[in-house]
Amino acid sequence: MEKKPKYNVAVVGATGAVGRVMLSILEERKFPVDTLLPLASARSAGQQVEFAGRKITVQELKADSFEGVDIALFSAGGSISKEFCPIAAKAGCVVIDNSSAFRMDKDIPLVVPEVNPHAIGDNPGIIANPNCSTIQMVVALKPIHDRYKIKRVVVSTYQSVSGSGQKAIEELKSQTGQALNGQAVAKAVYPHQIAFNCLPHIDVFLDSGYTKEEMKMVNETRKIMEDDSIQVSPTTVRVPVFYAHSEAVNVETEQEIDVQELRTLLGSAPGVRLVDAPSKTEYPLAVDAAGRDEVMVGRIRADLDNPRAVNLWIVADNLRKGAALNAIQIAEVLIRR
Ligand code: NAP
Ligand code: 3JM
Repeated sequence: MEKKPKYNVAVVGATGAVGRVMLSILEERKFPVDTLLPLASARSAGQQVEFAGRKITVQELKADSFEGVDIALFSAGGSISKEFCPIAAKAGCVVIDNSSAFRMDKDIPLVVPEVNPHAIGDNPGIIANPNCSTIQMVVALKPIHDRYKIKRVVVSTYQSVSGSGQKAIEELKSQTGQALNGQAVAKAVYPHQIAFNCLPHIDVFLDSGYTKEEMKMVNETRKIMEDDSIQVSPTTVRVPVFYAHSEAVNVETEQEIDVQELRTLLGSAPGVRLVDAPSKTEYPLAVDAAGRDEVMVGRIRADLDNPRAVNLWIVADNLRKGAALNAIQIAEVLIRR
């Protein structure tokens, strides 16, 4: 019997919020890993991470880190990606990059496997993983676009602090304690208190008044759905939730929408779990989505005035489907070929 191939996999940013989840998902899904190479900065080099029941020493990311590596999963920020993804690709790796560094490059595929797996060409060097808020939205929008053709999407996000990394998770914990004890809150990651607050500010502001996070949702949605005519009007908000992003979405379409038919459509859409029984108080919740793979969709209801529009509530684990899981699903598409 032919032996199944195994792959040498590097995880760049293995000690971070996304990198840690990458290690556990590689293990959970029994990804055929031969050797695992956890990489991080000099700060964490020498630490150990657990993988498949073994302790593996974290190494410092360097230009020669990628010799003999087949697949490199990057989540160490945009500037690290800009510098090291091309080096890894040149060393012969397939690179899957979680940062925004290459997403809008016209020669780089931007992939959500449920939506546009075909975008992964035959000779991928670098493949970009979309932004967390975009990924969960397009998983739900794709079946709607195929059936009713989407014209415009108005979206407000409720994004968890884990999307800003490990330090932000600690900041919400410590500020919550400080605020409850009547102490002054200490701010480091966010410009304002995040505990018991909502910040309409994710990533940096642009001259237009929109944030970069908001423009990621606009531009990435069009690229992944392969339709530049789709209008997206976004407001991205950081909320005091640890894991999973929620989104309130109004979708306007060319065709009139039958809400019952749409429910059936979403109920069988790949990667979607329909949770839509308000009479039983069942709707998607961040605490339920955390740790799960599916994008949960609910609160499906016709727009009050426009028969060609619906409202939805979309929730997913930002570290899983929004980052690590989507990247590993891309790798799975590649190795199936
Ligand atoms: P994090 O918890 O702050 O972790 C950052 C990781 O990057 C750590 O492992 C850190 O290692 C490593 N790192 C930092 N500077 C480095 C350097 N100079 N050389 C090598 N490694 C370095 O952040 P995170 O939430 O995991 O996010 C990491 C990145 O993933 C983000 O910056 C973003 O680009 C991307 N991301 C993407 C999505 C998405 O939606 N696709 C979602 C979240 C994040 P040390 O332990 O040595 O500091
Ligand atoms: C999510 O480059 C950096 O400092 C990271 C910024 C960042 C990004 C990004 O732009 O790559 C933090 C969290 C993302 C993302 O997925 O777009």
